[in-house]
Amino acid sequence: MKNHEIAELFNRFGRLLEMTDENVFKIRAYFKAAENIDALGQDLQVLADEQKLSEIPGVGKALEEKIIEYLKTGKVEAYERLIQDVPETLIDVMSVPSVGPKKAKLFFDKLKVKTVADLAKAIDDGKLAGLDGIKEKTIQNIKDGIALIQQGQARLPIDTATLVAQQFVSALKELPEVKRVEVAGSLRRAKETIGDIDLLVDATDAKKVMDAFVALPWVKTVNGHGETKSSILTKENVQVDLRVIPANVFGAALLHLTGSQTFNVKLRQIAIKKDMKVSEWGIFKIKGETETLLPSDTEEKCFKALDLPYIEPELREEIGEERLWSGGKMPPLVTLKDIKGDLHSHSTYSDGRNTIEDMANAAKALGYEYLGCTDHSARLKIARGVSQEDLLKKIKEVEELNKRLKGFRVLCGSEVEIDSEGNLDYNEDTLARLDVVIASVHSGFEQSKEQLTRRIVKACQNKYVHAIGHPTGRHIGKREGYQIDFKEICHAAVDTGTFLEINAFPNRLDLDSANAYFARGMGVKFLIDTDAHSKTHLPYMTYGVGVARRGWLTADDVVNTRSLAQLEKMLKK
Ligand code: DGT
Ligand code: CA
Ligand code: CA
Ligand code: ZN
Repeated sequence: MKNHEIAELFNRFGRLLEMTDENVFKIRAYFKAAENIDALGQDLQVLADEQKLSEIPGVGKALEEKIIEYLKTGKVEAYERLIQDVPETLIDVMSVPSVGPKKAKLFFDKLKVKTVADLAKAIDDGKLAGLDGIKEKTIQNIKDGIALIQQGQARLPIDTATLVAQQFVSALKELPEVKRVEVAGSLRRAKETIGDIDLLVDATDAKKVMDAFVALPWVKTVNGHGETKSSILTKENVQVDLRVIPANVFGAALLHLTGSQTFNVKLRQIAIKKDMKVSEWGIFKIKGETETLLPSDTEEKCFKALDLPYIEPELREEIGEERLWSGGKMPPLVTLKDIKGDLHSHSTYSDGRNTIEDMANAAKALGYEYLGCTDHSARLKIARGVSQEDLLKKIKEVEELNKRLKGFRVLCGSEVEIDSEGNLDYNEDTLARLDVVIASVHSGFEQSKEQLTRRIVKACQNKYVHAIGHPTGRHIGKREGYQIDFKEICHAAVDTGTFLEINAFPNRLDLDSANAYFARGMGVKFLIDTDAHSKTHLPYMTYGVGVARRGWLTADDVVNTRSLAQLEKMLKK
């Protein structure tokens, strides 16, 4: 299907025409047509064959010809001619914050600036100074804008994004005009990394909210400031988009802006089959020429109108969703409230920042029934692994502590090194004395897939090992996981009753949601653990739960949703 290609082409066409003297209505027609083509849900080729292209809203004679030309030849002659005069790379130049079409044209005409690199050089060579309407301050802004782009639109770790979003949500909630604030986009879907933050508000006075938003103290650059739509960058270069939405279509807008984009496309296709239309402006019933707005104030009503079950935001991706469209039931996904404890944490015995007692009290304050204190084993010297001798001391200390703690239990454990042969760091007598044993790989990443798989399988077969910690070893943004045959590991986990961990530490999130989904299908049971090295890390549980939900896990799949009594039974391997 060439729809998206053509929509993109029209978008580029429109952007480049902005640098010419073209009539604004004609330019807008390109953007409008692009939007409608993306929302179409029907193959343009099919419409072309049936001579129905002109039925697409916003597609007149001229654009219809261009679509047909592209479908036939993969090109549009008029566009090819345009980019002879106005190079495509100028779109990037226009996209630099503080530049825009007018200045991009000025720099191109006067200085032959075609690319962002050209622009950077022109600034360095002092060539912008003295151009019509270019002040010292403008040059500085453009310079900052380029630096921003060059830093790369690196995706944000989920914890950073969550904190920034919370900051803005609380500030917006304080405005008297604001009735409701919601986080949408990838953050609401609990994606592991976040491009930008999308916020929606329902407000009595949109303009006032927008003015207040762009004036918040953490705002560094304002990239857009409209009546209902604004976009800013924080001092840490995090982009936050804000939309003000009327209450009667708030649900439809939330649905749209939560995405994912692929999910939205599917929803639209479903709607079309039912003579309906889904857009950010509402759910509509279509009868001939007339569109009737159906109740769209909540997402629940939107799904209901489409005769679909409510689909949790974390499932609005591609993974496994086919079942949804056939009217299937939604699984009751695990929630943070289901979690009764955390089984992977570190204390001052190894590389943690807090004592066991402090960690226990913090976990208790979260409403947990238990905390597994799993310091590193002796071999992991860089993380001050615990010697067999110190481990005996730790066991005693935990016994004493448990006498004092009421309605809570510390499980004395270890995160034991799996050595390069798949053997464990402590002998069996020692392992037998621990309440919980998590076996992890922290070395020998360069081994072959067979070797690494064999090591982990062997660890599963050890009767004292309860779980495999961060099974793939990835560090988001830093290194890929080591090579393993994940299917074989799942088999071993199921056969031996070993749990696989979903490590909730924001730069790990390991297993990820796709692996969790796959493992669940194989019958694996999971631990969701934070790997907390400080009591401030214990709340990371929510990110692990997000991954689990994205992987379709229910409370039953997750072992640490069990009460202490049930858990202790399950830990007897
Ligand atoms: P991100 O920010 O890259 O982590 O990912 P998202 O999903 O938050 O994407 P974003 O911020 O560009 O847009 C938010 C949602 O808005 C997205 O999930 C779906 C919807 N959306 C944005 N652009 C389009 C589009 O061109 N077509 C459709 N169908 N939906 C869109
Ligand atoms: Ca986003
Ligand atoms: Ca966005
Ligand atoms: Zn570890």
